[in-house]
Order: sequence, then structure tokens, then C-alpha cells
Amino acid sequence: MFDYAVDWCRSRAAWLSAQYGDSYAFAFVTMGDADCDDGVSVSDVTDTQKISAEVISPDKRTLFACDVNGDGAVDITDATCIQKYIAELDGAGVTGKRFWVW
Ligand SMILES: [Ca+2]
Ligand SMILES: [Ca+2]
Repeated sequence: MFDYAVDWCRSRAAWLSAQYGDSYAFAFVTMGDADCDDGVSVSDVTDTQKISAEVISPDKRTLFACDVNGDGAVDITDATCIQKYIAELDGAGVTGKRFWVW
């Protein structure tokens, strides 16, 4: 069932991209992966802190990936959740989970 859903999403995304351009491109996002290297590490904590402090301006994909507690904002709480994930502690939100995003 999962493979069917993935195939359907891929074919639908390809059709949407062909019809409407790259704005409908999609990808897997690893939650907490602020630097988009497909892993979660201390550099993601640093980037999340920078986003929280408005030192860097992330794209939509990065904003989504950094909101690991799902409250709709990226703040120091998300950076703490990512730190907990790295330390293998409870309370890491959805850090490390992977989602399809548009
Ligand atoms: Ca990363
Ligand atoms: Ca958040």
C-alpha cells in the first residue's frame, strides 16, 4: 500500500510540475534537517537557532523541517527538540521523521 501511495504521489507531482512548473516539485524532508544534508546533527541545531533569531531566512521547506514540535513556528523549543533527538532523549517531537512535502 505504501509503494502504491508513493508511486501515485510521484506521478501526480510529475503531472503537476509539467502543468504548473517547479512550484509543484516535491521531496522527502527529514524533520530537523535544517541544512538539507539528509541527516540530523548539531549543525541543524545551530541553523534552527539562527532561524529562530532571524539571522538567516529559510525557504518554506526548511521552515517546515525545523518546526519539529508542529506548533507552526520555528523557535528555541524546536532547537531543543533537535538536541534531544541527537542525545536520544524523549521529547524530540517529530525530529528524524520523514515526510513528503510540496
Ligand atoms: Ca542536517
Ligand atoms: Ca515549532
